[in-house]
Amino acid sequence: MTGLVYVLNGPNLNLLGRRQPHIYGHETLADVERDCRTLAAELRLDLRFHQSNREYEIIDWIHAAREDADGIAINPAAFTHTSVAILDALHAFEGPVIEIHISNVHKREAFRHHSFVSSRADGVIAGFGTQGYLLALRRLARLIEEGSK
Ligand code: CA2
Repeated sequence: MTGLVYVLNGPNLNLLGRRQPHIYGHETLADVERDCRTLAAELRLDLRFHQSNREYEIIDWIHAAREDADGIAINPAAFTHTSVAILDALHAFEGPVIEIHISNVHKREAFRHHSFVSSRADGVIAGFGTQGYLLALRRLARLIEEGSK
């Protein structure tokens, strides 16, 4: 394997595919995890895939990532727009971070336009639907490979 990536998902993303398909599509989070695992095998990445509705759990996973992960892909969901604590945790992680949003947050309400996480992220993906997760993995694989040279 060429690296270990944590894919972290914030509040309400457990409802993906079950409500608001016009915004978030029809894929469930289990579908997203399956597709991520298929691509990760191709990219020779190991994955830890998590979702929580609790801010502290996401922070704890970022702390765990400090110990063994080479990169983080994170959709902080609503915590994107509120959480200095998640931003601070990400600052304590040394590897590459990609922020993902399924919807184009800039086309939506003004309160979704600001992200605390973006000031730490190495890249931001928004509006590509759940395909954004796969794009994030491809970018992380490249950044991890470049970082190891
Ligand atoms: O577009 C995204 O991925 C978001 O991170 C999703 C968050 C939202 O608060 C952000 O502004 C943008 C919401 C996730 C909630 O997901 C649901 C999925 C289906 C049904 C209800 C909520």
